Amino acid sequence: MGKETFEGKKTHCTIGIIGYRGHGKTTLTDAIKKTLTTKEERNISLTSSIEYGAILVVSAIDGIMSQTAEQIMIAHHMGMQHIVVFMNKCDMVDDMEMLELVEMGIRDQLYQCGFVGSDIPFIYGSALKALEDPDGEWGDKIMELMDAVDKYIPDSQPEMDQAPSIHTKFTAEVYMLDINEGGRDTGYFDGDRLQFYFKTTDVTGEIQLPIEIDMVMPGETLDITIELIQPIKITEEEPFIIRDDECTVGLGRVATIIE
Ligand SMILES: Nc1nc2c(ncn2[C@@H]2O[C@H](COP(=O)(O)OP(=O)(O)O)[C@@H](O)[C@H]2O)c(=O)[nH]1
Ligand SMILES: [Mg+2]
Repeated sequence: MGKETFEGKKTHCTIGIIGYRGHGKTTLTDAIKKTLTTKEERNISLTSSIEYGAILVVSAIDGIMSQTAEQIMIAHHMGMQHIVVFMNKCDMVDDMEMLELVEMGIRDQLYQCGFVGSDIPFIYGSALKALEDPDGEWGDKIMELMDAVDKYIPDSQPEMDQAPSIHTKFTAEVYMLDINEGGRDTGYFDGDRLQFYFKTTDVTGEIQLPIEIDMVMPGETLDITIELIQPIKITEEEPFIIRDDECTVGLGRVATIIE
């Protein structure tokens, strides 16, 4: 991604579009592409990477879902710092007060998940209507969204100042999500195999608990040792998420690389 040379307009946008199923991610992706090519003759590539920032899509008729809250928490844990909110399906809602209530609910959730800025941009729009008529007023909302992305999401983040090591064994601080956060309702034992997702890759590994601990329960934080089944690039302090059976069950941060 190059530096900005077009009056702050990004040509390549390494942002993700996140949000609950059915809230309009696919429609919004299409609407952004169509509106930008129609109005500005600018091509844009959107990725699913959430390293730099994301557009959070929330349907204004449904509001925030528990899975949305989990996605926000995970994105924040993985180091994402900037989020712009697109309240979608506003063509279905006439009541401005209701929209403001939905916005308050989302702001509250973002705050709880660690996005503490009060300046997080909110755009009230309709991806579907913008896709139907990019030159109309809903198309203008897409332009507003992209202006907010240009202004609010920086082009790149500082480089990691550490060289990655190639290893299979490390210690880490982990927090196992409780059931309300989407975690398991059962404990974890020494020797359990789980999936470890780093920014660039995922790999299976085995957890080793401290000798005096029999079991870790959901909702607990603990220092453990993890042995991966194959070597990957990793740096100390790198965040990762732990998955089991397609569900995110824990958040971790690398402490010391052992091997
Ligand atoms: N009324 C209305 N419907 C929308 C809007 N955006 C998306 N939809 C509809 O919502 C449904 C889910 O949209 P989709 O983009 O597939 O959601 P995704 O699962 O988040 O990718 C589809 O039927 C869309 O046509 C909108 O702005 N207004
Ligand atoms: Mg989709």
